[in-house]
Amino acid sequence: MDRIFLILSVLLAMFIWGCKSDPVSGDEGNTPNGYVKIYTAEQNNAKFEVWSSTSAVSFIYGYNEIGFKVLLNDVAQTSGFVKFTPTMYHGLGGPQHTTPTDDMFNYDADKSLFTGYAVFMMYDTSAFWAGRFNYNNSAAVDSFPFQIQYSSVSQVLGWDNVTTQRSYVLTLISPGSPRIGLNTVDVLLHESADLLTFTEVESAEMFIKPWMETMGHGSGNNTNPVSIGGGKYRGEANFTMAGEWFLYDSIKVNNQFITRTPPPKFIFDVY
Ligand SMILES: [Cu+2]
Repeated sequence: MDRIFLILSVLLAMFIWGCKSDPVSGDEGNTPNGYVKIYTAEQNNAKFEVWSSTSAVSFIYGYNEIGFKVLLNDVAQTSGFVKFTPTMYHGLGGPQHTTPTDDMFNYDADKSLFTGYAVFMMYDTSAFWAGRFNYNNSAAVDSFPFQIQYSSVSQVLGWDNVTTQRSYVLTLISPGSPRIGLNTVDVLLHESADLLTFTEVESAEMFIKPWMETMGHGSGNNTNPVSIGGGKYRGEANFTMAGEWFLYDSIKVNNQFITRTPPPKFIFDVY
């Protein structure tokens, strides 16, 4: 990676985007398929448009449904795959790491996009991000600088496990706005040995426990999340009254708990 180019790009990006504070919204300028173009990255004959169905403005902290349009010499590509590698830099010369994304974004003809997800697992205004876009291992745009916006509904939990020598990232997909009663719980689990490659964990067992800390009670009729493929797990949580609920998630992989005691928890404001 050309370091000078990166530094200049980042400074330029901070200058251009530094004072924007548009609210996160998915309702402005929607295309019929629900995606909005948020970035265009171009280099030589390759152009990658980034579309999002999560935010109309930018990438956000947490889970993002995104799609790419790829143009080579201005011709839209409709087969093959896109790989997307966002890297987070904690200051120039400081630590850097990637973040969980779909391994491969495949073409969805209904949406006219190469679709998938990216999880921006950290929000830190003093750090910066740059992305690499790769089409079919034959065309790429590197060092594309961007900023993410904070989202108060996003939740990403991370922890290390000394036994497996892995870091784990548990991302909340839904609910964003939980209601009293049964809520579908969708989460995404990744592991990483080096914070440079994140892998979806397919074979985990999950055990959830809703807990209303202020009143010291849980709830019944919950369904533990089970794998639905692609590192995603779906279950059901029963929040029986309004107020703040914890949702603990104990996770086993290969019959061993990879979570600590107490297990990681999401926090919901139920109304
Ligand atoms: Cu970071």
